[in-house]
Amino acid sequence: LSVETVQTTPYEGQKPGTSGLRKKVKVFTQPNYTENFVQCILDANEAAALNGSTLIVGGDGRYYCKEAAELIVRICAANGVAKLLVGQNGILSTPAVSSLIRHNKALGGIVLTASHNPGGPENDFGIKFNCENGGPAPDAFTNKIHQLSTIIKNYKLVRGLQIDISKVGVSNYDIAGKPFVVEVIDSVADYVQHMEEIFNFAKLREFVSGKATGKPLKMRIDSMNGVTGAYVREIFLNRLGAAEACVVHTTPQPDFGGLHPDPNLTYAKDLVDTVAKGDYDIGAAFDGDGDRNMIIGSKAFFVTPSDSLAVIAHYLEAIPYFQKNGVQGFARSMPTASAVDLVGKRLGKEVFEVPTGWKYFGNLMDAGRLCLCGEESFGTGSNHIREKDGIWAVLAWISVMQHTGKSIEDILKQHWSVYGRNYFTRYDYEECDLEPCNEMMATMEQNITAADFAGKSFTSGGKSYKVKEADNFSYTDPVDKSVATKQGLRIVFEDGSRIVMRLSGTGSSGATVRLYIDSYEKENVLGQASVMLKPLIDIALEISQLPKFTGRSAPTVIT
Ligand code: VG1
Ligand code: CO
Repeated sequence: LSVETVQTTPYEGQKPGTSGLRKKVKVFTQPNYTENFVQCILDANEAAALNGSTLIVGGDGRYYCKEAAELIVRICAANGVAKLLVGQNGILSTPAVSSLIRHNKALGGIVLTASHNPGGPENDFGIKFNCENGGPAPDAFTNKIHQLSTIIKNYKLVRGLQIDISKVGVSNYDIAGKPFVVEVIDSVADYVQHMEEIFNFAKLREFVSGKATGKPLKMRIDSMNGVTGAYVREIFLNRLGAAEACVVHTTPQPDFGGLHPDPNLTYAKDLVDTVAKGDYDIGAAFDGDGDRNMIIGSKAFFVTPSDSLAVIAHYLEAIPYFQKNGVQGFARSMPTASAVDLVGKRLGKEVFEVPTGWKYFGNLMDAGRLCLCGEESFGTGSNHIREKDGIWAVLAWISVMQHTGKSIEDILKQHWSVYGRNYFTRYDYEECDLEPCNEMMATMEQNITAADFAGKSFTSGGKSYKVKEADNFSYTDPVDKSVATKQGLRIVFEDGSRIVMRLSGTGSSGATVRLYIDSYEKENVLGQASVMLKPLIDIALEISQLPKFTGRSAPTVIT
């Protein structure tokens, strides 16, 4: 087979956001659009490293995944890559890709997903590159991809290469005299084995199946028609002996069956309603690509992701992996409530605060300083891979339940009684007009960074908050000293309460405003978050003038 060089011209806007490039399917399927971007991903690697390399390819099964995977095979073949491991039918969860990169010492992986964004011909597609540590490419790398995309003149392709990714097996090719191998792999095998090494499956099986006690764990695990279906069936049904009725929406669908595959209280409403009405010990849901998780307890008792992280940190002894590998530091993204900081302090561990996005955790893990981290956006994970990991989080929670013998609600209440409680809420205003949002952020930044802002007091609902400091968050990576600026506006009050506001970097059109509110109470831990945080929310809306700029009187999603 021979290599063809195809002339092309640059597309504007091929700039990866918080987690890869996400656009409407219609944008990706324009002539040469996907080809350009994939070529730039490959060119952003050192030529010497790319030559003879192994790459992993797979995605969440959304519309256009299969076509994109086949296209990537043809482009990789033309660019000196020696071997591709491709998930069967193009299916691999994001955590599974991360695991495969590490286990196969691959140069990286191309992940086909727009994560929690809806799928289907009218919705979103996405492409993300993960580097050899298994983590999302850092800013310097994605900037290079973008820069290359603005000057690209041609891409390389082996047009005649025939590939059937629906069957597991190895295909060997001769590309202009050089060998090229495509191995279509079982989508779940490597990941399932990895989980078996991390958790005590024998113990969990007794607990989940109820073999010993005669009382099976009452679970409802909702894959939301995303990629986790196959993984969930193998792990929870086959390995842990749960009953078929414990898992739902486990067939990955190109449009996620019309669901918005985002595990939060709004989009996973079916799970929340079912668990609220029924008799369950635990409910869980994942996003399209399987890196997010939502955990709820009996009667839909909601565990905020910030608390989830703190509880797992407190009970690391329940997970064999940490006993074996030791416990290093913890970390969270800046908007995430600081519950885990308190656990870190108590255990004498380093705690890091990084910008939004999993790519910022990787260096700390590689340097051996970080073993557990999370984000308020339903992301939890450890240094077993370099992505957040939804199924891992559920297995962690079940391990904690087994270890303590307590319900989720009791675990949380006990945690708060020891550490106090970080009340947290996030308001999302989705698909606003971009221009007024940019203006709002600029105006707010100007206001809160003015010399006289610190020291000001704001009062609402009978509560007063005095500003301690305010800034646009910037972060210097402790390992490679790289700097990320403008990561979100934050106002910190004297009592530690915070207002954070930033624009999303994962949308495919318009702007999504995220407003995060966080307030700590030492004693008063059993209140309702929406009530406790109302005064601060009002103050945030007043300072930002959000209703005026966006024309919105209410958020689209409340977490
Ligand atoms: C959002 C979340 C962020 C997360 C990112 C990717 O980013 O806030 O915490 O890391 O999505 O998650 P943004 O820029 O829209 O706020 V995933 O599961 O969509 O890859
Ligand atoms: Co995701």
